[in-house]
Amino acid sequence: MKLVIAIVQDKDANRLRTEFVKAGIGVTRLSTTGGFLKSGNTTYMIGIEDKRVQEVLDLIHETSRTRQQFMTPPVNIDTQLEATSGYPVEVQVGGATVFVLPIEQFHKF
Ligand code: 2BA
Repeated sequence: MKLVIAIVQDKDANRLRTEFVKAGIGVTRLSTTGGFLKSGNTTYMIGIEDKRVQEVLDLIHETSRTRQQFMTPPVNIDTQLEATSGYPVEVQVGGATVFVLPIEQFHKF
């Protein structure tokens, strides 16, 4: 058994949830925040039998889009105490960031 942790963009999260429900795959959905953009994203935790891991990865891959997003770098204050605000820079986000971990034990009490 494996634990799949998938960080997806909020815009893709509902469609992905629908696909998991249709496939009968149990998931836990967490509201999370990206450390870089500091904007909301969604993390799914999916406990799944080894033979269905590829199916889960395919659903995530088919549902998650790559998007361009702008972020403004933090304001710099130099030695003359003059503040300079950075120009917005464009970053590419997603489709999805996925980790697959082994599960040592799985219990439902
Ligand atoms: P954020 O940390 O908000 O990052 C959003 C996007 O900003 C990233 O997209 C990446 O394109 C860019 N980015 C992140 N850190 C950067 C840096 N130090 N310099 C320049 N650009 C940077 P993704 O790579 O698709 O990541 C989307 C979200 O997935 C991330 O949101 C974060 O919540 C999560 N994530 C990505 N890599 C991770 C990792 N190694 N461990 C845990 N979470 C991760």
